[in-house]
Amino acid sequence: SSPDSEGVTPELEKAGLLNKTKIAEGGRKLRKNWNPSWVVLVGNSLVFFKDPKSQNPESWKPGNSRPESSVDLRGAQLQWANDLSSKKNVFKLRTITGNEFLLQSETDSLIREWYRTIQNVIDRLDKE
Ligand code: I3S
Repeated sequence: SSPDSEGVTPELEKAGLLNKTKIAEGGRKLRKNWNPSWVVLVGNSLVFFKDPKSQNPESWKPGNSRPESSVDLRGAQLQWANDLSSKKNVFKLRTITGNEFLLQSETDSLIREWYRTIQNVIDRLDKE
């Protein structure tokens, strides 16, 4: 069984600052609105926190601060999407419910690391 079902706090895989915009909700296209977001990968979820500058590291910990939104990575799809933006280093995350997000960083190594880590979680969930 998963750690979650045993009441253990899910493992924090990664956290950091990325630029984020939601581009679709339930398959319906949305107007882009890029904003910096504190992104936390914990358990099977990608959790977004708003306005990272107003927060301190303590408040970023899961449970200490209310997330703006949260994405279930089960069945999600990830792809590089430099064709969807004039920005560099953009990838698209599509949830099973048809919500689509673009995530971006100016730092090549950082965005590649995020892509790899999220894809690993998706792959792990696919095998369950
Ligand atoms: O894909 P788009 O529509 O060209 O995306 C740009 C616009 O959303 C723009 O907003 P307004 O159309 O409301 O002015 C944003 O400011 C840009 O950042 C969007 O493009 P990029 O290439 O940055 O993803």
